Amino acid sequence: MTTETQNPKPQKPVILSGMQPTSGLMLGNLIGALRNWVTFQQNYDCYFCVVDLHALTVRQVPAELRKRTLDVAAMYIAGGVDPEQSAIFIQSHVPEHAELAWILNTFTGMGECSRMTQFKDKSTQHSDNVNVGLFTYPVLMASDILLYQANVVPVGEDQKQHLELTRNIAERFNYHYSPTFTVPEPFIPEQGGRIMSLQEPQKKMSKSDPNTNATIFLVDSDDQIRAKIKRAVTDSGTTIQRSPERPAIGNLMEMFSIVTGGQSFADIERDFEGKGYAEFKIALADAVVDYVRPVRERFLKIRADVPELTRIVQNGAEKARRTASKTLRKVYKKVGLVER
Ligand code: ATP
Ligand code: LTN
Repeated sequence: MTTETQNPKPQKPVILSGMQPTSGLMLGNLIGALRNWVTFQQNYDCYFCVVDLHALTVRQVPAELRKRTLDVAAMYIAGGVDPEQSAIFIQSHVPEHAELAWILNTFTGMGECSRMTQFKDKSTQHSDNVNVGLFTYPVLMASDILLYQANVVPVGEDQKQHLELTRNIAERFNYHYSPTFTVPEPFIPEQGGRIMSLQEPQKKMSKSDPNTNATIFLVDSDDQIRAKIKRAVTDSGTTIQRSPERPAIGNLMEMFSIVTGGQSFADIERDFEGKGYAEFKIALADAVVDYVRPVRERFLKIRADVPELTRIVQNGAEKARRTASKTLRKVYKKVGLVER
């Protein structure tokens, strides 16, 4: 007996998450998701995927999509994901995602998909192109997650509903056949799970907001960040205090708390007592600049080395396929497809 079989490595629980290359990543993506991915790396078997197939549900310029897909992979690394530890890969490089999605489509109700708020929002935003892919988008997401038997999926709050649907699909399949999929739990941070737009604080910050003043991109220069924060809308009133009737200042204070490493709201209110929006915005801009600058600088370096980045995503896809193909084979067998 070899040492390996005597002492099999204990299996780590699995994490999977992804982001769409619909545009460059922004502060909400870093705060709501990416920074949490990094904290899981040590103790989980992690898969981080750039979901290019999802991005196709909205019309893309092909050359830009190709470029942005690598941008997002580079940003994962710049944000702290270690490619030696975690698999970083491109969704379309692992064909099992699309294959499992087809099977899961047959386990998902029309009503379930039509209740998804992201579908409702996106079909209003893109009313000229409400395609079937947009409708079954959450089923492809369920496939991303279930292929890896993920235990935990770290995402922003807007994805909670999609995770609930994923759980329902997994449970339905497991019940109909026999236990096949791990039923995943979302991980949504207590703070920063929903960073709001700088221009419309009732809307979440989004990387594809047509108003670029609403979003802080991780490649924005220090000056661009300062200008956007200076122009951020504020509520009536002048004090730096949180209250439900003042969502704009509440959002800026939440950003401040996170980028300063967890300063409490009570401390912020005390520090800015008697001071106005202008002073607070300058302090916030300084703190955001310090938070984003190292990420941007690492990104520029990583993105410049395309051969290395390509090697990373190829290795990532190889590792991902080993896991994904096992799950898919099991599923095909259970549903009654003839083995290839
Ligand atoms: P799009 O505008 O193209 O729909 P997006 O900005 O919403 O994109 P996604 O790629 O859909 O970004 O999301 C990537 C991750 O970032 C997800 O986990 C999502 O929940 C999280 N996220 C997105 N927006 C925010 C936000 N404003 N605050 C916190 N987390 C967010
Ligand atoms: N639907 C997500 C992106 C996404 C995802 C995933 C997130 C696609 N597949 C798997 C976590 C796990 C979004 O729109 N933010």
